[in-house]
Amino acid sequence: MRVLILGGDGYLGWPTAMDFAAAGHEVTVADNYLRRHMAEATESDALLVAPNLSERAAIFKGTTGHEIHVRIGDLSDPDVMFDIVRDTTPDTIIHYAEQPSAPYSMRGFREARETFQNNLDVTFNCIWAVKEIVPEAHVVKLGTMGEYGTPNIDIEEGWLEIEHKGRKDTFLYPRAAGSLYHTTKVLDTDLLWFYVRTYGLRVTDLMQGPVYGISTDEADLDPRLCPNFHYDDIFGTVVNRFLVQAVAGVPLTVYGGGGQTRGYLNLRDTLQCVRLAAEKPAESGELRIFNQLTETFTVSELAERVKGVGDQMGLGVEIKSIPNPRKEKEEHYYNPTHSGLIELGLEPHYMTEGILGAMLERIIENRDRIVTDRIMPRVRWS
Ligand code: USQ
Repeated sequence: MRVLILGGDGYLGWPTAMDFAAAGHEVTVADNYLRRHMAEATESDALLVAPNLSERAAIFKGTTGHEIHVRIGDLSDPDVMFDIVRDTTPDTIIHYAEQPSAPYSMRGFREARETFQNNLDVTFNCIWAVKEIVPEAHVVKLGTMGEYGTPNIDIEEGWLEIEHKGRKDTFLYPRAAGSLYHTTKVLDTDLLWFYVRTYGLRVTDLMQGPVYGISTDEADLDPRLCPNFHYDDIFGTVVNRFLVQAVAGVPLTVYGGGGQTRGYLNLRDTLQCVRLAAEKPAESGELRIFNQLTETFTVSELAERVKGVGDQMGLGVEIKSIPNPRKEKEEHYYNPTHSGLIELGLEPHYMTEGILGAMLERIIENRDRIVTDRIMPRVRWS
């Protein structure tokens, strides 16, 4: 397949690019380093040094012989998007090119607007480039489990059959996002659904939970091929943050009551899910939605797990609840269906002590780079 990865410099984009290239697909990555600039502007630099895309592609080629083509450009500009799609004529477009941080989107008007414009414009341009240039291409779009919020009923995979006054129909599952970032993903799904049902595009929307991990088959070949591993309050996801806090001797920052439940997955499983979706595409005129997670935990359970492994390694980990900077339920029902990707062939890597221990070892090797000022939350929802 010819695969175009939008947002190929990101935490997920770069490992995905290497995974597809290693599997023999022809890969182009496109990015404008937006997240790097935002991280720099908010003093949220990643723990591990990740060279720029051209350098990473050269290192990857030198190590494996596989080529990854690089295009640097702002995909929220329609001319850039159209040129790249025209030049690469992809069979599959993997769309990660969004500002991914909920706290960043809640920082103020400028950041909210930037998130809104970038995320919606890139999705819109992607849809139009496909419709005009490669209408048979399959779009694999990264959504988020946060689109659904935390409803008091089971969460289905994207769709819900509703019976009302004796009649039935199927609708997009109701959504109630908890940040402006998550809301842009809701709007993306609506846009995609409009263009799928009107123009017969083929789209898979992956509702993914928070990801953790550093290791993938290709990233492990050379330390310079590592993903951008953030532990700050803005770009770091909770498991990665807790592991760095454990190494830094900072009590694990459980926000509020700690009963917030989410569906987590290992970075390796993101790669599996995206490749499974790409290699078994949606039909023309289908918006296929999968819930992309492998197991659910409360924040307190995660903290206990990290403490358990950290203590075995002599780190003496403490846990401390701090006032919740977000507006979210701290005790709630949470039961998402997630069988679709398993049926496609996903073999999960669960959050074992071994996996957490290996991550802690890698972080310990880089402990001198931890800046503890980046750990406590700096953005409040209200
Ligand atoms: N949390 C803590 N302490 C921390 C950090 C987070 O208790 O130090 C809590 C949060 O309040 C939340 C949960 O942990 O209840 C998850 O937070 P997170 O920062 O790991 O995840 P979130 O902000 O929701 O966003 C991340 C990614 C985003 C993705 C989303 C999937 O940054 O791109 O879409 O996970 S989901 O959460 O399912 O919407």
